[in-house]
Amino acid sequence: MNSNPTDWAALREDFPILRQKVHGQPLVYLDNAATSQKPRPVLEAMDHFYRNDNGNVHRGIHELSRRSTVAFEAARECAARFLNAREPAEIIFTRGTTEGINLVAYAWGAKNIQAGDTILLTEMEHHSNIVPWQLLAQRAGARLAYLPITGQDGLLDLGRLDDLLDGSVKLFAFTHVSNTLGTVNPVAELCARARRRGIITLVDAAQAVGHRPVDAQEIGCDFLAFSGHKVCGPTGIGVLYGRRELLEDMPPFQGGGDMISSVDFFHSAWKEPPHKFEAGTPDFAGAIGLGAALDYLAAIGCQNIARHDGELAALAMEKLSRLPGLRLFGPKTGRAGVVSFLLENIHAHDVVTVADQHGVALRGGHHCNQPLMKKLGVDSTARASFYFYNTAAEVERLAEVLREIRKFFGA
Ligand code: C6P
Repeated sequence: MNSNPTDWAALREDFPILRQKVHGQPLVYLDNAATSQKPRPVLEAMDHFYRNDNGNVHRGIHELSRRSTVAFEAARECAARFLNAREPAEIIFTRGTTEGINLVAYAWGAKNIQAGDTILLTEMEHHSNIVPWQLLAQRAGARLAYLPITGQDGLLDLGRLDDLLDGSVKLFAFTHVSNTLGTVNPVAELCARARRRGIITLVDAAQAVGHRPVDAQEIGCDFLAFSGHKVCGPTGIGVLYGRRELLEDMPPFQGGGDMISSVDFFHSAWKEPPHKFEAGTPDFAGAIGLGAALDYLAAIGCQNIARHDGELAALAMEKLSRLPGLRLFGPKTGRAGVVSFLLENIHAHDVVTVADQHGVALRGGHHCNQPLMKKLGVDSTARASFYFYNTAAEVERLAEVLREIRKFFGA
């Protein structure tokens, strides 16, 4: 890491993958909401681990197992610091946001959701924060309700919240940042309003962690989930934060090795959290890579990243709004580094396919937000999503390529 934590050009040099041409054009990677790229310190941490220290965790007495266990638990401490959890025991390693939410829906839901209860979501949720609750509602005979969004600005309709948080609601689960609209939700306020009524909260922080400061205690949530691969870490690893009292009270999610304190032929007893929720060999190499990623981001400062992402998003909004026939989605200001749009009479998939021919990586489709798409009256959008290694020049390039795409389709 260079000495100036926000020397963005120097930071970009940490990402070897960005120095390539795609279809003969310099790569402009604007699909960071789908997955982020990995800086050299993360690649090196994982390479070093596999070359020198790899042994299974919590099991062996030999030196490599000891080193792996120490590094794995240090990664947990690192994640706890990053989210300002009260203690590392509140950090459960998962495969990602999706598994974290499923864990809560299954384990917390099994004990706490009964027939007639309501699970409140919002209309801007990713499928990962809808489908697990649908499955739980089906198992338990509970119902789902949705906090609406306001018109085309894509903000939550907060005026409706108190009415919806009625006596039947047991859990309110919502995204911190929308992966389609770029909306940044007032998560601390949402948690406070739920908490006043004794309602448990879960924050889907997949698009927030590593992009803005996320302090679990300040937010006041009960659960919070994110994915390693979106925060410069490896794939296959993520974190579920849960308040210790809740984790202690929950049954296990999966059964197997490492999550038990004793097993006999007919009954078993569980370890304390977090190990109760980490059955089988965990992705310890992934966790170590994630720890390196979180250290890397902490050195830059998530407040600085939020400012940088926000500036690129504002520039993109300004440049794109000048293009005739281009429709932008989501809030006009104060948004995260996610910009969804449609070009009149050109399908999002066509926009993304032709952009790729120019070396610009976008995403097109429903972004796992089908109910939101329905609400917006479209079946898909094209989306540019930024991270701290993106530049203003890349935003200019995006606008230029979109102009060429309009010409190409004769729009
Ligand atoms: N959104 C996108 O391109 P996983 O797949 O478990 O790492 O993350 C799921 C997830 C949950 N919540 C939100 C708000 C998300 O944006 C995502 C992942 C990616 O928008 C892939 S669909």
